[in-house]
Amino acid sequence: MNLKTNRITGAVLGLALGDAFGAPHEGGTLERAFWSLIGNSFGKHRWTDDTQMSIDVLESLIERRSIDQGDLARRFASSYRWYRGYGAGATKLLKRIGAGQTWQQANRSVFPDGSFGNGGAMRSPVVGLYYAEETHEKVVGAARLCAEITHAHPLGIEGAILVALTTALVYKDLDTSEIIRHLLLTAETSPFRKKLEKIEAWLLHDSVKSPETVALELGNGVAALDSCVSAIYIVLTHREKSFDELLQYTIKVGGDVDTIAAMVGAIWGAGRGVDALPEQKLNKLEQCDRLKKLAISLASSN
Ligand code: 8NA
Ligand code: MG
Ligand code: MG
Ligand code: MG
Repeated sequence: MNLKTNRITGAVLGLALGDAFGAPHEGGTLERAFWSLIGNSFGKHRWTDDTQMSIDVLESLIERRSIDQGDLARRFASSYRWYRGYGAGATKLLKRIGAGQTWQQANRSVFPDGSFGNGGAMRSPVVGLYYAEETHEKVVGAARLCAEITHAHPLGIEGAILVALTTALVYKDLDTSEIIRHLLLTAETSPFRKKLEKIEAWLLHDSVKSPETVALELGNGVAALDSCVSAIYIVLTHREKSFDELLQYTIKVGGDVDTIAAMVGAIWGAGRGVDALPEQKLNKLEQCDRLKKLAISLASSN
């Protein structure tokens, strides 16, 4: 496996592992009890909406070779299954597209300004990987197109852009200080800029902030603004650590664990490659072979 395929496969499997191994730690007692009932797929760890939407993006890019919004909207809607745990707004929107509304009508009919959830960001590592060897403008433009189908709110789009760009920059092995510099140049709104400035200041110090501080000051919620910069900080402070240490820290940050761990796992995997992922967890991952094949196809399709 060449370096490119290794890293793309590392990112795709890292995303699914973060999602599937983060999901059981999400929510309160009731949500965990529910997931313990449905979170098993023939003895493997089931992944959620995060991985399903990433598969939709992978399959669309492999077939269309660019972001085709109509094709993506159709795939997102037809892949919807209740047991993957989609957000409440996303559920309504995807059902409306499935019933024949255009994605432009559907995404404004749920929230007039569009969704600011992290559902655009959780699938955007795939976009970052596909365009990693092109300009930043290309990564940003493609991430925007991919996100706005379901997440038309400026904050939903911005989270997706920053996560896609971080994935591309980690894939290319840029230094952490360079990555932050590029993210600050790309940030479009002041709430995101403020959080990026905070992690820039934190990263100047050797010590890593506690997971509790990350949750409190950067956020751990389902909004893009409350989870994307947290995910970026987690990866940038754990680039040389093991996947298991990365996941343990993310679980301690808490909140929307599957999605934060999906973004974290994808970005980390883009830098470390598939060989750094834990074999025992891969053996317990639902549809691991299918995900691996999709990653290999993506790597040879651009
Ligand atoms: P989404 O688009 O439904 O957004 C998530 C939620 O954010 C919505 O249900 C709303 O409550 C709120 N929201 C978003 N935009 C607006 C707005 N403009 N005005 C008011 N409220 C708004 O879902 P998504 O595709 O962004 O996915 C987000 C998360 O939901 C992901 O973590 C995904 O895994 C899923 N999910 C989360 C949990 C959890 O954290 N407990 C559980 C199951 C599923
Ligand atoms: Mg999920
Ligand atoms: Mg989630
Ligand atoms: Mg390696």
